[in-house]
Amino acid sequence: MVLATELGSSQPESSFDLSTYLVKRKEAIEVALDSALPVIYPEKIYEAMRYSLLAGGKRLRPILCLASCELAGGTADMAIPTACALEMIHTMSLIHDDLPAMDNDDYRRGKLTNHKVYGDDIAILAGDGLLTYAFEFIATKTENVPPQQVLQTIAYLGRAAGAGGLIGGQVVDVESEGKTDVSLETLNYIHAHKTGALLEACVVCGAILAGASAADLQRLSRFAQNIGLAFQIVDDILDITATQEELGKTAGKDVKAGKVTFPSLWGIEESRRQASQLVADAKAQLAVFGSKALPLLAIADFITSRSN
Ligand code: GRG
Repeated sequence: MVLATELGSSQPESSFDLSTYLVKRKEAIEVALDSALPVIYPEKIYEAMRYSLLAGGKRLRPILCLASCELAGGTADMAIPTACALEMIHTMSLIHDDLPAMDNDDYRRGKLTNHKVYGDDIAILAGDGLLTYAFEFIATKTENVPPQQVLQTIAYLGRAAGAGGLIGGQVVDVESEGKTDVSLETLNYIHAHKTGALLEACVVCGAILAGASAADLQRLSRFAQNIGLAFQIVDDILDITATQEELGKTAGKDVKAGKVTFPSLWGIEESRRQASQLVADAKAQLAVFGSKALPLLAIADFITSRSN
C-alpha cells in the first residue's frame, strides 16, 4: 500500500501549488495502480488490463477521491484502494466505449485502443476484468476504515457505474446517435450520467470513507455534479479546438459525426461561459470547509483551464 509520505502531504493553508500537487498525486497513483495488478496466469488478460490501466491519463478521478477524503478529515491512505478502483472503472468504461460496437476509436491516451492491440474479445474481457476487480480491490485492500463506510462506498460506486449511472448515460448517448433534435434535457441526462456519475462518486466516496456527515456529503455531491457537467462541456469544446496530439485520441469526432454537443447548441463562447458558471457554483458549495477545500477548489478551476 502507498504510504502517506509517498502520497504527498496536505498543503500549507495559505498557498496551494496545484501543478506540484497534481504531479505528486499522479506519481503516487501510478505506483499504486502498477502494484495493484500483477500479471499472473492467464497472462493475456492481465496484460490487456494493464495495457489500458497504465496508459497514463490525468488520473483526475483518483486525485479527486483522495482530496475529498482529506477534506473530510480522513487520510489519503484510507482512500487509495477506492481511488485505484475508480481509475479501474473509468479505464474499463474507456475500453468499452472505444469498441467498434460503440464509438469505434483507434486511439486513446496517445496509444492504440485496447481492441486494436488485443482484439474485441479480449478488450471486452479486459473491461469486465477491471470492473469486477475494482470492487474486489476496495473490499479487500481498504484499511483503517469502519466496515460500514467501506460497504457504503461499494454500494455508491455500484450505483454510479450501473444502469442508473454510467451505463444509463451511455445507453441514451447510443440511442441519440444520428439524431439532430437531441434536447438540452437529454444532453444533460447523458452527461450527468455518463461522465458526471463517476466524478461525483469519486468525491462522495472519498468523503464517505472519512466518515463525513450527511450534510457534508450533500455539499460535496453538489460540488461534483457541477464540476462533472463543466468537465463534459470542456471536453466537447476540446473536441473542436484541440489536436489529436494534445488529446491523445481522435479530435473533431463530434462535428464529423454530426453529434449534438454543448458547443453545437450554444456555440463555443457560451459553452465556455456556462462551464465557468458551473465551476463557480461548484466552488460556492465548499465555502464552509475553509482552507481544507483548497485542493478541490484548485482542481475545479483546472477543469475549465485544461488543454486535454
Ligand atoms: C461502467 C459497467 C460500465 C460500463 C461502461 C462504455 C460505458 C459503459 C460508458 C462510457 C463512459 C464514457 C467513456 C464517458 C466519457 C467520460 C470522459 C469525459 C472521459 C475522458 O476522461 P478524461 O479526460 O480521460 O479524464 P483521461 O484519459 O485523462 O483519464
